[in-house]
Amino acid sequence: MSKNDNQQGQAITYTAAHWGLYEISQSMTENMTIGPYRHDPNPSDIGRYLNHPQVEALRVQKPAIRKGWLDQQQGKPSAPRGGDEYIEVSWDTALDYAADALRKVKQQHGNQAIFGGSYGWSSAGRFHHSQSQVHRFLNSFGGYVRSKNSYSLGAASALLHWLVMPMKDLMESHTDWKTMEKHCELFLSFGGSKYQNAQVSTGGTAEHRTRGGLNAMHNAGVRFINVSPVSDDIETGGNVEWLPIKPNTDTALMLALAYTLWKHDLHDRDFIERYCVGYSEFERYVTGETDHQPKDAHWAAAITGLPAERIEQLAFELSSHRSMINMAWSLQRADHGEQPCFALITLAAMLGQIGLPGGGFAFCYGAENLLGSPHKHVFGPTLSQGKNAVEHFIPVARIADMLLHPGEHFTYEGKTYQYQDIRLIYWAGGNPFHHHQDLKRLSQAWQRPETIITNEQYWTPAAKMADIVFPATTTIERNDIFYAKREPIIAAMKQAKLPEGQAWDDYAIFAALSERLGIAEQFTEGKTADEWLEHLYSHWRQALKEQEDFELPDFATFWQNNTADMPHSDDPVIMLEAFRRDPDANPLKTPSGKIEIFSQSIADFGLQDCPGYACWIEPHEWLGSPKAEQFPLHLISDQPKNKLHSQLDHSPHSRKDRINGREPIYLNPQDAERRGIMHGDLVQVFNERGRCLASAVPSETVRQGVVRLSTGAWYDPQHWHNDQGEWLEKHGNPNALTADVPTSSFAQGCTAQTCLVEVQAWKGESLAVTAFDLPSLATETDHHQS
Ligand SMILES: Nc1nc2c(c(=O)[nH]1)N[C@H]1C(S)=C(S)[C@@H](COP(=O)(O)OP(=O)(O)OC[C@H]3O[C@@H](n4cnc5c(=O)[nH]c(N)nc54)[C@H](O)[C@@H]3O)O[C@H]1N2
Ligand SMILES: Nc1nc2c(c(=O)[nH]1)N[C@H]1C(S)=C(S)[C@@H](COP(=O)(O)OP(=O)(O)OC[C@H]3O[C@@H](n4cnc5c(=O)[nH]c(N)nc54)[C@H](O)[C@@H]3O)O[C@H]1N2
Ligand SMILES: [Mo]
Repeated sequence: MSKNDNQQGQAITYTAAHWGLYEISQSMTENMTIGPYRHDPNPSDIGRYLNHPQVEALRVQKPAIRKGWLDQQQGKPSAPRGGDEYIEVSWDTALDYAADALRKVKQQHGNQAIFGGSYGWSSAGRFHHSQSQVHRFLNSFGGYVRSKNSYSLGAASALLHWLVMPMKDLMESHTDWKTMEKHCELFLSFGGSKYQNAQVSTGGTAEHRTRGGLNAMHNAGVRFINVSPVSDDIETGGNVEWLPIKPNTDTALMLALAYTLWKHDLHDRDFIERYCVGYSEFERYVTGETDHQPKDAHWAAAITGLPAERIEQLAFELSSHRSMINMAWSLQRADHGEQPCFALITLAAMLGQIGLPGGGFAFCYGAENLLGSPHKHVFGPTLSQGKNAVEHFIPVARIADMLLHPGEHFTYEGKTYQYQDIRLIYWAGGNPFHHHQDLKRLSQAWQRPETIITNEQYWTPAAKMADIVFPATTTIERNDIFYAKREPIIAAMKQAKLPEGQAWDDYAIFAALSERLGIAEQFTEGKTADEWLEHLYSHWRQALKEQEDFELPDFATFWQNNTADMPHSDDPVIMLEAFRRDPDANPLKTPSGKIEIFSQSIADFGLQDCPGYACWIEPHEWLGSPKAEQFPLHLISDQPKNKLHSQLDHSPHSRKDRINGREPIYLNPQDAERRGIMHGDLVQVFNERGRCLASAVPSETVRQGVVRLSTGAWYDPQHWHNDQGEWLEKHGNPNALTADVPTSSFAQGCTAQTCLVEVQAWKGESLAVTAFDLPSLATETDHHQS
């Protein structure tokens, strides 16, 4: 038996998903099974359903064109996007239509009328990464309007490079779990540290570490305190103190902790002096010198709903222990989401433990498995996206604004830019009808462009809102390379089954379009997909040899062996350790080279909604605002446990969490009782923006005044268009309710976590969930006959 066989003598190959590395076993007599990588200490089950019949049932089988769009091409009256019929056509027909539409828009309006969308997680694997593929294709075609930053970290990515370091470096340099276990004494978290979220790591993982890391810290005697509107977003195997804060008020709490440190002279003056700039500006604000409002514990208690004594005591506890202050990313997906980031850095700087093992700040253990990895960081193989000849961009969450308001201006990191007039959108590897806020507004914006093209694997809501849908292969239907940051190994991802229906790889789709558009040479460089894999690997291998003095096996050996080891290091990873050791030799990339508690650069932008230091600015809606009289519940829409965003929502693993086919909404038992709502009841969740249905679950895990409805339920509107009747989402998608409002004019990030709603028992007619129905499909000949 070779090392690539399992005990039954079946051949083992590997595949990777963002949920981990998986082993695929296959024999002549048995079907394919997908199981966890045998050395993964805490594998995720999400990826085991990649080939489940319920998943495959929703595959896009053939290229399809929306009937209304075809009618429009022929000058006939036409139906709008959403709920329309699709005509299945040959690859040649679909490619010809798409190439014509691209050519026409370029000729008539220029490349700045094309939006290369594709924000989204697409799939693991270094070559068949659909975002990279579509961007490379559009760059070969003369460029496109792009998007910057992410829904994940809109505020933080724009802000943190001014204060401490780029978000990317920060994520890669988190102190490792072993060091945390050894040195940390108090782990204070804002928004928990969910190992369920750390099932996910960009590109995959061979080693899920977060659950083990938290358990080991607990066993080593670390104390955990969780500041969160929900109690169960950190599980350590032991006791966690819960401070049930009102959502979106963490900045006020952090300011009061800072105030208390100042008042009792507990702040580390030496650290502040040596490693920071701008503390005195902040001190004048926090003490009330600038606005006559000391940010003391009583002030914060009234805002946060936490007792003033506990706040004061917490400041003492932090300063008398080796303390790590952890903050979930969700806190900055909120109105003025820059402020908790600012406050986190400020508070950690005042405590003076940044750069010490087990102390300082973290952002965020639990958000992804990468954070806390002990493995050495070396760069990975990358497909060049080429050069974009169009300079225009949007901050990613401003998509609906751009489509609805072409020509208008927006600001970003202190500069002013203009929204372009978008005529064509090409999307591959993301789901805007999952990720965007206020989906009713997005549906309206989505009617604007002349043509929307997408490559998709499944009939997702985004596919059902596109004009030309190309069927794309899934990871298990193609060869690729698994590499992710700070992982112990890389792996050969081998095709395990034939493509479903007529699906093609994204690369093949773009290669065929390139052929028609006369840009094949730029896009493909004459290589097949497998030739690209070898090319990327060999170049990378060479670069590692030169820059890291590390030698990987040659490609053929790697492919034969299935895996290869990455370089190993026994040195602990301690965030900002080098900076602390010698700040002159290892300055930060900030304007001053130090931690900026006050940023002169940001202050100079003169923005009311994002001044130069951490401050409390009321969100446009929250439990303390007048609007709470009408909509008294704060909606938290967190990451779903058993899938990644909307991916595999149709798998049995995700569907088992549903109650009567709908997403559960958790609410405090007292809030439920007041509304006469019982476990499993069908409820409507609503505000002035929208309405959705969900199944109620009264639970002590959520604070009073808070409801939790996880993201990911495929968008399922009762009517796709406003003129058909009142708008209602039937499946439990929280973005039916969220506001499409930016964090601030500085970062323009998404603010999904700032959202008030009301919940009532649903008395209307019972409405079937249709999210997992295929659209109405006709064949080309049917269409010609009609
Ligand atoms: N209310 C609320 N909204 C949120 C959030 C929140 O906390 N609350 N979180 C936000 C965050 S952090 C994020 S990152 C976004 C995530 O938003 P997205 O990343 O857009 O969501 P996904 O569901 O992962 O979408 C990926 C899509 O790519 C497709 N796909 C996968 N592999 C391939 C491939 O190989 N080829 C092609 N062509 N397609 C492929 C999948 O079928 C799927 O439709 O959502 C954001 N939205
Ligand atoms: N299984 C799974 N894992 C995932 C993902 C997924 O879709 N599924 N998505 C991945 C992606 S793209 C990202 S960006 C990360 C996101 O990582 P995060 O943003 O850290 O995760 P969330 O689950 O959105 O939120 C974490 C917790 O923050 C709490 N919270 C919300 N608002 C507030 C607040 O105002 N104050 C406080 N103190 N707490 C608050 C919520 O109760 C929630 O439990 O997760 C990644 N991991
Ligand atoms: Mo994200």
